[in-house]
Amino acid sequence: SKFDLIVINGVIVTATDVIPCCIGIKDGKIHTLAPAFTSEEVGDARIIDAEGAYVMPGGVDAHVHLCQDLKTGPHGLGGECADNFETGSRSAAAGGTTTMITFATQTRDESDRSLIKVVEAYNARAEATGSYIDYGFHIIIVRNDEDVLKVELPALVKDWGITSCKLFMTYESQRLTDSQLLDVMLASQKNDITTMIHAENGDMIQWLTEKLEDKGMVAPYYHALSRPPIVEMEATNRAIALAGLIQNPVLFVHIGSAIAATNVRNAQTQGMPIYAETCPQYLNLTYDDLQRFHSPTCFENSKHVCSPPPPPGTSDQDELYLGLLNGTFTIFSSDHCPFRYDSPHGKLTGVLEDPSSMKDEAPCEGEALQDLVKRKPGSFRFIPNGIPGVETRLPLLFSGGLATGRITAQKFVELTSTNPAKLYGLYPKKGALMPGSDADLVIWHPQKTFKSFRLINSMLHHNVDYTPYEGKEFVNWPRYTILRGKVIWAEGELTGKAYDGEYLKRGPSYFGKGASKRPIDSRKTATWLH
Ligand code: DUC
Ligand code: ZN
Ligand code: ZN
Ligand code: ZN
Repeated sequence: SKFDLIVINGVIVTATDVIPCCIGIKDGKIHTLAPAFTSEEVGDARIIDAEGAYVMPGGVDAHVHLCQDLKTGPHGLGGECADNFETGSRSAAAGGTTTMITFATQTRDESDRSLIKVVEAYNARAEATGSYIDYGFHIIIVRNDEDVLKVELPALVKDWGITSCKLFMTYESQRLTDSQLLDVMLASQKNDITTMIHAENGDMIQWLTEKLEDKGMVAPYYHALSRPPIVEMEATNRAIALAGLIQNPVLFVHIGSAIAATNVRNAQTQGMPIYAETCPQYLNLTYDDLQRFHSPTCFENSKHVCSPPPPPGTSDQDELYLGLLNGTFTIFSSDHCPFRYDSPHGKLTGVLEDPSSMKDEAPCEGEALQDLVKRKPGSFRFIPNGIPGVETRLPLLFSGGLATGRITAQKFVELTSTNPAKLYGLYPKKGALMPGSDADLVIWHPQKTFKSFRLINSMLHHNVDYTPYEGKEFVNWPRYTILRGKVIWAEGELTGKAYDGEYLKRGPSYFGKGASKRPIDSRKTATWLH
């Protein structure tokens, strides 16, 4: 028959339109969009009745950590990802996401000099379990070896379709100095690779951490005080200047404060190619969540420790929502960083008996959990930074942003699907409902009939033993998730398989194409470099 699958009675939403429309899918691609199909066109195609609900391009989550072990981070803090490609992608599918870009992480070990080898190792991890959804990699670069960058960046682009890298301005084991940042930015730029930056001032954080520890202020809450918004303000400002010097486009990952968003916005107003991402934790958590469990010093508060930390209060959240609406933020990603709480290499590893015995090393292999829980609340600096959220990303933005009218439906799709696909070279295969695009869809419940509910962690499909959003009310949830024409999540059940997902070779960023040819102010830039 003409179609394999049709979706009827839906209101399709794209980055530009909201319109009642039927979708005909053939061979895994969007084939036809039409007000209605004739019975001849329907033939024996499978029919999904969307019953008036929103039908959107499948979520593209451009910031997901999977399979990072003690050595490879995230950020050498002794954390170990609880999700692999199977469990992480399964959770993503259940939350309406059909594409994820994960991190392949270089370390300072000599054995990790080769970026290609790093990517091969992560790819082997993905292939070992398979993925429910399509996936690609960003490469994290923690050294500026000229020879490696020269030879391997072109190979990463050509052979792997890896067209983005992440660089750190904090964490002793990952951070680059300003001149190293410039080295890697310039090398990336030559290869049309998008530079992602973790912008926090590492020296400020270290200095504040020592001061807090001197005063015995070591409970999880103080993690936030070791990273006040000015830490992010300084680093974004500096990175914008570095990027401006060589006219390099930059995407700031996980912006968590209004003051940093303002830096981004000012740069954009000047016509600079500066982009930014924010994440659910910055819209849904505040400092208060770091002292919400039991007593302010209870270690369970480590469940909400992430870097950058949640903002101080709800006024920052309002500013960040405004940034989503007014274009300051280009993408909305989960920063899914799946550490377990009750696990030797999870959040509890920060509990130390004697603060004076603190050492900058990961807990030893095989350290028994009982030994850890007996210890008293210890320094926040040993808590792995990051929280899970690949499954709750879209539903949280639906409940907090779309249903409340803080953002529009088109903006929702732009931020969660279309722009990440464009930014990372996947558009219009992903992020669009155009004929020829992959038939990746998320279909919501009809708003009228959906009964809102309070989330508990056992409803989720990740391999993490908690959710930072326990007890939170959700007013909708993905009813169907469709990957290249295959229904992988339907009515609360996973119907896909771990090997449904395919590796995505990506192209250059779509945002570079046809970028403005604004005359460059040579007083601010090193134009002679190019
Ligand atoms: N950076 C991330 O991207 N995720 C978790 C914490 C961090 O520092
Ligand atoms: Zn980061
Ligand atoms: Zn407690
Ligand atoms: Zn991250």
